[in-house]
Amino acid sequence: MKTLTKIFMIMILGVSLAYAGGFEKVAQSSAAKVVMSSEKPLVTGNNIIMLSIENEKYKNAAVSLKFFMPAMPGMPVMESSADALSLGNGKYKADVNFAMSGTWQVHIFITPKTGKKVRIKTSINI
Ligand SMILES: [Cu+2]
Repeated sequence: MKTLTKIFMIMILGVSLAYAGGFEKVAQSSAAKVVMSSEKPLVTGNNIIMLSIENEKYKNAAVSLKFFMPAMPGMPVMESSADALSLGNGKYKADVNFAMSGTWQVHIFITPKTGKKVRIKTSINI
């Protein structure tokens, strides 16, 4: 019984460690809630970010991302963007490249088939 409990504890720990290894961030506005996630921690360079949008209205929309960093001493404004691929049912996938570590401001643009385009702001630390 004791061994079984130990094995169980190790399994739970393993699951929580695996989860902690990735990235997850919720971005929200009055219009929509977007859960951003990545299996791996975000790094400088290439990343795959998955987006999940719950609102029925935005389940098959055009989604794009804009990342920017304000000017820093000796460094100009940095900006990049990515179009997300719709996987259906509110799931989207984006290939994103971060030029450097630090805090990136993020704008998520959602353009539904009908209706207004919405923008959700958040930030990401790398
Ligand atoms: Cu910078």
